Amino acid sequence: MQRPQEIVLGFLDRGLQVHPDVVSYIAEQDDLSLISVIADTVPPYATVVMMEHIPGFTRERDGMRFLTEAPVDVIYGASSHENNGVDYRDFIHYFRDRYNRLSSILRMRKTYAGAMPIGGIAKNSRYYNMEIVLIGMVMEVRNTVKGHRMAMLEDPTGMINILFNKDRDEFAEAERLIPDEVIAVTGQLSSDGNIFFANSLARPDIPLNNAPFRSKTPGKAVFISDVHVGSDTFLGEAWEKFSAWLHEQPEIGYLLIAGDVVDGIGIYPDQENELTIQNIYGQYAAFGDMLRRLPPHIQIVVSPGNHDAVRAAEPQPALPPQFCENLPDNVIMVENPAVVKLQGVSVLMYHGKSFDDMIGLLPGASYTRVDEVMVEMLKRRHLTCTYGERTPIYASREDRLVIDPIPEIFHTGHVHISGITKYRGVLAINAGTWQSQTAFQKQMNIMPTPARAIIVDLETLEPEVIDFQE
Ligand code: D5M
Ligand code: FE
Ligand code: ZN
Repeated sequence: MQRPQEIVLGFLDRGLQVHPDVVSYIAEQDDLSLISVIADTVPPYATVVMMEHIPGFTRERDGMRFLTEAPVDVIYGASSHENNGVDYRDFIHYFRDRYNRLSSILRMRKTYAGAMPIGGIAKNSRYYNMEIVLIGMVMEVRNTVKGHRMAMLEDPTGMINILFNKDRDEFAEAERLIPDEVIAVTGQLSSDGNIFFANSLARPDIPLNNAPFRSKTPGKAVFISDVHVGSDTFLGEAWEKFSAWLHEQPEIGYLLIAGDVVDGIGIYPDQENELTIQNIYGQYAAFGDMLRRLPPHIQIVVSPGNHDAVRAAEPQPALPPQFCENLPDNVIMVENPAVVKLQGVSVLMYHGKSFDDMIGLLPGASYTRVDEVMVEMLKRRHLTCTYGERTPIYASREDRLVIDPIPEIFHTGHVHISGITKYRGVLAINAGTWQSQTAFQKQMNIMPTPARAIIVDLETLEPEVIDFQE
């Protein structure tokens, strides 16, 4: 932290007084170079530097990123059991942490190590015609009348329009830009300083030389999700086959379940008409009975999903004890997302609610090819990239939805359709569900692939799919 006096003196040296909010902002950023960036942009008639003089501190979009503007005061309904009184400052900290984490991943590459603050270059004639690197968060992205791609990029010092020329190779990747992802661009400032012409575009991504760890000892793990116990479409017979099969597989030491373990109560309108167990405790008790019938040597890891009895905002807490009373001792409850290690092999478990957002935002993405969407998450190094769509984010000082460190296995669920791929050494798997097609999915034309388990050999990281409905 910089001392407030240094900051005040820094402005006085430039003939300016400074508002205490601005002093705290710079102290918090821990970056004295902001003094000159801000002082350069203060209008000549101003004698006191106010928050609104900080480049990038005026804003229009839905949620807060780095920008401070008085929010709607929520008097009732904003609290969760973990924290009463989340306010807009938490979102600023949240997005600043996201920016810091993802930009440091980009800065580790030589090309992007010298990224400049956007507020320092925008409208500054010193930088015309120079090749410049910027790292920022995408505020919004659109097509221009001429068919080019234009993205508004923001960092903690300011924002600028980036133009991706449709005739250049990188335009293909610019098509896939989505709000709130952090990218690096190289390029030049236009002569009026209003637009930045991109020459290249990079995402944090998984390094090309990523070498996954493999277990030194034999062992296998089973990956499933979306059991939906309590629903009238839960496939009990297929589950019993799975359960019996597990008893014949002594080498399987782990079972990981990535959320939606029960169907829940009041998740969608008229859900009660499709439930065989109408009570949430009853649903978890039945789930507990099922787990008790599995081989007791198997360690079971359960993370929640959007049908489970925890808050929807991500990260979702682990299921609280009152729902776990009937679970056997070999079950570990974790948050969503969570990272667990199996014989040294790390697994990132994430239910996958944000697939609904990603599939809507990414051209060509589909529920039937969820593995491709998992790769898009890995490239962005983020699980819940876009804020303000259908996946709520819990604002806190840390962004725990960043994918860091890189796991060996990335395990998701939610879409009820299986998909497996490998991307730069990371094994991405989605097993599907234990629920047949629901009335809602019929309306949405979603064809599930139920009753499949994915087995991974921890020594080779090779997956195998077993179908229990046949
Ligand atoms: O999600 C089960 C499946 O239904 C999954 O493919 C996502 C899809 N789904 C769920 N909610 C929606 C909405 N609101 N729109 C479109 N598609 C949706 P589950 O979490 O098990 O209900
Ligand atoms: Fe589900
Ligand atoms: Zn779900």
